[in-house]
Amino acid sequence: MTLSTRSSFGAALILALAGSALGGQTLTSGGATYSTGAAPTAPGAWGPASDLLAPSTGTDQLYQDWWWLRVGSATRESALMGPGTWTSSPSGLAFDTTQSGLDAHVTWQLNGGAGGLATLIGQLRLSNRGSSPVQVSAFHYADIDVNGSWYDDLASVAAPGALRFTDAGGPSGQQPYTLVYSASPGATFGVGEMGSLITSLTDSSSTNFNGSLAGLSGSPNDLAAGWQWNFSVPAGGEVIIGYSLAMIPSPGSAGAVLGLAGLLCLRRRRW
Ligand SMILES: [Ca+2]
Ligand SMILES: [Ca+2]
Repeated sequence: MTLSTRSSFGAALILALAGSALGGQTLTSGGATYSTGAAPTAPGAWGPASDLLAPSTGTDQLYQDWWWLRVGSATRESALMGPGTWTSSPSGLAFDTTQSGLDAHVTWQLNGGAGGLATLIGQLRLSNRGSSPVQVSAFHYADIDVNGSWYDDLASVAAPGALRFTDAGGPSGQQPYTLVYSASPGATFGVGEMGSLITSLTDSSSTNFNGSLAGLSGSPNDLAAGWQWNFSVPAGGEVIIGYSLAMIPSPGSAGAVLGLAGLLCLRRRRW
């Protein structure tokens, strides 16, 4: 990502990053790279800048991605905040923090495969150590920039729980990658011009994604997307949700990736 390419929102982003510029974390697998900065430290902050580099081209497919929560009777979403604790291991990255009385455990895994395919899998586990259930709306947001160009992307529904992002020229044109952004069961998507969508999560009002592409003109644009899950975390229990961001080097391999959503689960249990 390049800050200077986002003139209209660059100032806001620089301010948002000022509190989270330290502590970059990087994953590599099969020639692909994912990196993210430190967690934001204010409810209305943007998430950290993040990058997702494709294996065969090295192009950056992602401008930022992060988690937001609306817990209990809150009337706005809050970024999942740090500083928290970061852990890096051969299996991936983990970030732990506590927010609104819930323990949050965030993980990232990157799986680079043959033929230039690579998939980032992210999960959020929320644990409730209190004595009453807690109602949560959780949001994962991703500002996808297909093939490193932010101005020319198109979105479509690939399958239930899966959004497809292509360049305006199409995946068989000069820009090779298609991205598929999938969610674990029960999620509703939001897609919009990136400035509008990030504002909906960082402003002081409550947002619910509508699961519709109707607001898009169909014209290439700088798009972002997100998934929203609404659930209750039982007292003494936990819920796990997740997403995947698959970089697909050719349209023909998209089918293999759509099944990844099935690996992600919504889980409730008591310990
Ligand atoms: Ca693009
Ligand atoms: Ca974008």
